[in-house]
Order: sequence, then C-alpha cells, then structure tokens
Amino acid sequence: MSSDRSQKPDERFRFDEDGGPEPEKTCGHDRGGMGEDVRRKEDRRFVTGEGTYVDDIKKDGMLHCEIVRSPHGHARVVDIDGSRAESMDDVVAVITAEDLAAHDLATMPTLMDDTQEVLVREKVKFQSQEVAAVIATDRYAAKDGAERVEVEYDTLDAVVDAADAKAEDAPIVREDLEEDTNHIFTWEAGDEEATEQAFADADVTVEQDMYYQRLHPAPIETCGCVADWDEDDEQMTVHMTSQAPHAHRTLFSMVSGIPEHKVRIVSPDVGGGFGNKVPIYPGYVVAAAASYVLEQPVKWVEERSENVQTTSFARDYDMTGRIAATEDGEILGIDTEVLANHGAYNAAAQPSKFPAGFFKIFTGSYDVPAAHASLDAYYTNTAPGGIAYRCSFRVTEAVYLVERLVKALAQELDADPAEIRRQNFIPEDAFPYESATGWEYDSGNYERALDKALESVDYDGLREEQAERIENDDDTLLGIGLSTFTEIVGAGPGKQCDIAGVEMFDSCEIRVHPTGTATVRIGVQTQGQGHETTFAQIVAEELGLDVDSVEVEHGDTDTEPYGLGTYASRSTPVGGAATAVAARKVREKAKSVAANELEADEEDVVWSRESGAFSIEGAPERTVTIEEVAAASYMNSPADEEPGLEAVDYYDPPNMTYPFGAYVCVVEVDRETGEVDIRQFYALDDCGNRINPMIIEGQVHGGVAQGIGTAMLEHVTYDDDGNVTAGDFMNYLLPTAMEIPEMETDYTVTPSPHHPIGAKGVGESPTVGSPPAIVNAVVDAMAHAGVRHVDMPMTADRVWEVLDDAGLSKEPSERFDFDAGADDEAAADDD
Ligand code: MCN
Ligand code: CUM
Repeated sequence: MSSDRSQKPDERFRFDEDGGPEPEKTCGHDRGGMGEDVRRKEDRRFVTGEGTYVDDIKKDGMLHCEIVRSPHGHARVVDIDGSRAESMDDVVAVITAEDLAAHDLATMPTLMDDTQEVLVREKVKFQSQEVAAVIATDRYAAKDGAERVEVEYDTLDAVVDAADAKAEDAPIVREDLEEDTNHIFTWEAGDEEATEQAFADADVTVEQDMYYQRLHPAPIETCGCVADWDEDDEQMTVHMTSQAPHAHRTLFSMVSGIPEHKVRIVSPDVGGGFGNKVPIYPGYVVAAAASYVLEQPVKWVEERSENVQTTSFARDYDMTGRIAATEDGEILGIDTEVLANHGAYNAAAQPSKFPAGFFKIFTGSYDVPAAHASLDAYYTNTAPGGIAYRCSFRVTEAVYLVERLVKALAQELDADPAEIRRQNFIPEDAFPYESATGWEYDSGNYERALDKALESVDYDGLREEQAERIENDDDTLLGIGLSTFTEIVGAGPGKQCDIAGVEMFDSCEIRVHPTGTATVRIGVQTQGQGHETTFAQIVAEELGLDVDSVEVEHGDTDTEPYGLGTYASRSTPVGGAATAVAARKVREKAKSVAANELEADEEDVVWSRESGAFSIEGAPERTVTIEEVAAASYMNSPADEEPGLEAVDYYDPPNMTYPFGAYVCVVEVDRETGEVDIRQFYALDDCGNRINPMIIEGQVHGGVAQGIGTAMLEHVTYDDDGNVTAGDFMNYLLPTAMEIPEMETDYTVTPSPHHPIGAKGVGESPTVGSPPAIVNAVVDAMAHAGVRHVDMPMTADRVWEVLDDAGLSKEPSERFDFDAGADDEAAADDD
C-alpha cells in the first residue's frame, strides 16, 4: 500500500494563475507522456478486425445456451414441460429453477441488498424474465429447443409505473418479501427545516415537475460469456463481458462455493459497457452451472432484444423540484421530491450508504445554502434497474434537475440564464467547498468555463438572432440552452462511497524488464475508453520510457492485481492514481540503482522529467537512462537493494473528483412540425490535467451523442399489461450519424488538488451534462410564449403539442401541400 494517500501534484500541476488554457503538452518531451494526442494503441486490432470479443471465443466441445423467457410481465408459472425440447437430437439439457436449486444456485445476489431468482420458480415479475434454459450443441439447436419448451402461465395484473405501484390496491410485485407493499425504501438528504425556512424567506419560488425517462445503455456488443469448468484442475474459467472482473470473480466464488483462486474471470475486448456490464445476469450463472454439471464449455450470448428488455435499465425518476430565490436572483434553497421506479429487483448498482446513489449532488455548481431531497423507491413489473448508465449513480438525474431549475428561475425572474448562473456559482476561491448536502468539492472554476463558452459561441449574437426571429414571426424559433454542470466521479473513498461495503481502491502493478520495456497491469477494465494508451502514457511520463515500450494489460483475474472495475469514471481518478504512484515507487528504486551506476550518493541524484534520465545534481552531462537502470537492476543491483525493478500500488483515494463543464446547445424549432434541429453543440469540459486530449475529445463526442439520444429519442416504454413496447432497436431509437450535429469541444484545466497527477474523470460528463442543455434550448425557443418545460424525449409530436398550447404553432405551409406537388408533377408529365 502506498503510504502517502494524498500525494500533492508537483509544480507543473498547479493551477495556472492567469486562468489561461494549459500548453498543448504538459510534458515537454515527445515520449508519449501526459498531454499528448497519442494514437490509440488498441485501434490497430479493432480496425483490422483482430479484436477478441466474448462471442469470438470458441472451445472444443463448446455447447450453447439459450434462455426461455416469459412473454408476460406478471404471471404465475403453472408448469414447465421440457420434454419436447429434450427429445431433440442436438439438445443436451433443459434447465429449470429446480435443477439449479439442486446445486444451490437458485438465486444470485444483486448489487444491492436483494436476491434475484436465476430462473423463475413461481412467479414471473417482468416481461422476458428468465424461466428456463436449453443447452444444445449449436446455437440454432438451442434456439429451436427453447421454442419447444412449453410453459403454462397464469397471468396477473401488472404495475409498471412507480406512481401506480404506490397505490393501496396495486398488484404486489414481490410476494417473496415479508412486507406486503411495493415500497422499497425512503431516502432523505439535506436539512429539511433550513430548506423550509429558505422558502419562507424567499421572494420567488418556482416549482417544476420533470420525468427522467427509463433508458437503456445499449452497448453495441450485448452481454455474454463462455464458462469452462475443468474437472481435473477443479478450475472454473469464465470469459465474460465484464466491467469489473475481480468483483465478479469474488461474487462467482461466493455464489458457487468454488474457492476464489480456482475461479478465473477474463474480460476480453468489450464492445461498450456504459454501465450495462456492471451487474451479474442470470445467463452467466446458468452457463457456469451447465458447464459444471456437463463438464463441457458453455457459451451464452444475448440477442439485441434480450439485452434491451432484461439488462440494467437506467433513470426512471419522477421528480418535482422547487427552487427559492431573492428577487435579485440569489438562490436560497432547493427542495426535491422523487418517485423512483426500480423495476422487479433492487439491482441498483450504487453506493450502499446512499440508496439513491449520488443524487445529493443536486445543488450542482451553485452555492446553495439550504437543500433537501426526499425520495421513495418502488418495485414494478419492469426489468431490474441497473441505474449505472454513464451517470455515476443518479448524478445524471441530479444534474438535470438543478440545470432545469436554474433555467426555470431565470424565466420566472425574466433574467438571462447565463447571468443567473454566474451570480450563483461557487466562487473560485471557495474550494474545497462543502455543499449543503455534505460533499466536499475538490476544485472548480465555473465562471472561467462559462465565460469561455459564451464567448466561443457568440452568445450575444445568438440572443440577437433569437429576438429577430421572434420579431419577424419566423417559421423556426431559435433556442439557446446552457448547462454549467458539475460531476462527481471516481468511486471512491471508503468513508464517502463504499459500494457493497468495500473500500473503493484500485490497483496497478508495473514490471520494468531488463531491456527497458515495461508491463503494466491494472485493476480497472476498458470497454472502449482507451486505457491501453492512456495508462501507458502515465507510466511513460513518470518513468521516462517511450509510450511504445509500455504494454498495458487488464481484464484477467489470474494476472492483474485486484481491482474494483470501471464505472463512475473512476479509472483515471483511482486506477490512474494507482498507476502514477506505482510508477513513482519504481522511480524511487531506480534512483538508488542510478546512484550506484553514477557512483554517487542517492541524495545527490536527480531525475529530469524533460530528459527522463537520472544525473548527479549540478552535473547534468552524465546521465543514466531508465533503460540503463533497468538493466543494472537485474544485472548489477546495489548491494543493499533487491534485484528487479517493479512495484505495486493499491490506491485508496482521499476524495472523489469533481470535473465540470459548460455546454451550449443551439436549436431551431420548426413551428409547423415541432421538429427540433440541433444546429450547434459546444462542449467545454474541465477534467483537470488531461492525459490524452484526443481520447477525451472522443469521450465527449460519444457522450454528447448519448445525451442527444436521451433528450430527443430514447425511452423504454411499457403498456399497462407489462409488455415492453420499445424493447428493440426498431422502437428504442438510438441516434445515428444523421441526428448528431458537428460538435465543438473545448476545455479549461483546473487540476484536482488531491490526485497525484491532478486529473479528474471525464467519461460520464458529456452524457450527464448534455441533456439539460438540449432541453433548456428547446424551452428557451418557446420561453417568450411562457413555455416552461418539455419532457424528454422531445419528439416532434410532443414539441408540437407544446407549441400549439403556447399559441406558437403555424399552419403547415406549401411544402406540406402534397396534393399541390402531385398536381405539379402531373402537369409536368402532361408536358
Ligand atoms: N482521460 C484523460 N485525461 C483525464 C481524464 C480521462 O486522458 N483527465 C482518459 C482516460 O485515461 C480514459 C478515458 O479518458 O482513457 C476515460 O477516462 P475516465 O473518465 O477515467 O473514465 P473510465 O475510463 O473509468 O471509463 C468509465 C466511463 C463510464 S463510467 C462509462 S459508463 C462509459 C465511459 O467511461 N462507458 C464507455 N465512456 C465510454 N466510452 C466507450 N468507448 N465505451 C464505454 O462503454
Ligand atoms: Cu454510471 S455507468 Mo458507468 O458508471 O459504467
């Protein structure tokens, strides 16, 4: 364990006093260290089709697993008859809950304090829930077999909304639990009394209902695994789509009783996770159980609709927000009530000390003296809530709430939304800042970010254009939406965010080999974020190695040091910190070896970041490079040092990191159709010191695309009987290149004062920060007619209703007179 938990960033990581941007490179050399746009090392294998995903893994004698799923949302299982399937030539086995129970595998833990049936025993609780499984010699036979499993159901009334689940006479989803209610928990944060007082003292108060709809993370690769039990070695190897291989290994061992050192989880290349691959799903358990019993490898891979309908949905928060202020626009308090739909199992992957995750961040970037939230969560007949979807555990909902409330307040006061923000920002000199709900923000400079954003988009010019359009009664309205959000990422310090009761550390092991190349093994796991490149850059920077000499390995529990995985944008804040500290440990040892080589006292030896080499202080002409040190460490180590050059660090961070951003979205709203065109999207992100600006830009592009999907298109819907009505990509609409505008990315740099390299996470910021900017823009376009809110997704019909209610809609013009066009064409044909 590293002894110093909060290593101070060194000189070059200090705040830049004049507030200007950092130089393009922070390292001043071109070994591929910090701040360089190093091309992604992993991309060669991806673009040449050489990646290895779970479904690419084939083993001798491998069997295939297909899950039989319930067509009903709520139903009792009367009978399961697998005989027709079993009689098929290629079908090896039909598995039911009874079979699993015989091996003590009937249930599995969710990531919260709940257990989920692997296969349904008595009652189906959501549509497409796992009822039985068929194991066959190939995938097609398994599918045919699954279709021949006959299940008799007795259907029950379903409840799909949290509001309905609350009703006294609502169907009870969880009869297996003691209490006769759908209510899961009540959660509160902040000071209710102080908040009530703030509202009593206020000149103005604004209340806004808003529903953050149910979303699906939708990674391009669905979930799956290949489980392989080796009877001779008594070893279980599972290749699986996992964002947290070690955590999954521990769970696997606990559930199966197989000793942990005999369980190996390998997460190979992963085609996107976005939170979807944090939880454990029944398919993994069934495949492993089948492999154990049949002593053959078993593969299970979901289809798209299975992924959308059954794995970790997100959001589904029904919020009422209230904001109180003085007539001059000074925010006095925020109060919030939430109704949360958690689906059929409380599977929410979120910090156990905070059943509502990090929702407490709902005071955002603003100095809000009094805040309070109360929340009630309910079971419903819908898929279990994963909650983790590029969000850090309810941060997304919290940011949406506060950014929408600030916009509503500006409207109430007839003030400029940019000015209301500026007026209420936590000032630059107030950090570390303790929020009314108890977080300690590490650093921030929100005003600098806002100023840069407004200037970059020519905010004043846009406001003029907006006014002109209103003046001219234009067919399209212009809307300008802002989001000046703060994030909270890097799960995280034990005291603040223990998930499932564990310290939230992460790890790195570095081995520098005699010829001066290095193998770096990390506990976090990449799903597309580029860790093989950025973690190599950290080591290159800290040791003076060339980035190409550093190979990063991850995702194999047999070789990597124990880590807790990738989510909550924690890889850089926690795993990146472990990597920097491990490299510094190596450097310490290297210094002693260098002293021996230079025949000097260790105290007289210095290391230069510029040259990446050691020399005697005051005599820079004689140097020893890290490559020379590496050779000497093995071949000629000092008498008082062990041979070798390696180090491990388990880093337990002292605090979360608080990246932030200033986003501007410009929309045009068509008054005839309600169609919204995102004309411009500007995203300024501040994630402290940047390791690889190009990778950050890619993260922002992808994250904003997901934010556009959220704001404009996506919603997992159910009918009253519990049928998923948007359970595939025909109905659950992801944005394509057609819907994504050209984006501008920008940055400021406000380092984290407690992170060894001053970096904060960034992976989730764009998905968290962009939806309110887009909704604020659409509302802004109609604000002059008194429009206060449009719920997401802002489809054309929904926007048109709002336009029409506000008296802003226009009769369709000639371009919609199709008959006229037909006449013209007919006339043309006559000619
Ligand atoms: N980075 C950097 N400098 C910084 C911060 C980050 O260069 N100051 C780089 C990192 O080194 C890393 C990438 O940006 O290569 C993202 O880093 P970080 O913010 O630490 O986030 P994680 O690596 O922990 O990734 C998790 C985050 C989450 S929680 C979701 S959800 C998400 C996301 O990242 N899922 C993704 N981005 C994704 N991107 C892809 N392609 N696929 C996913 O599944
Ligand atoms: Cu909140 S989704 Mo990501 O944390 O895997």
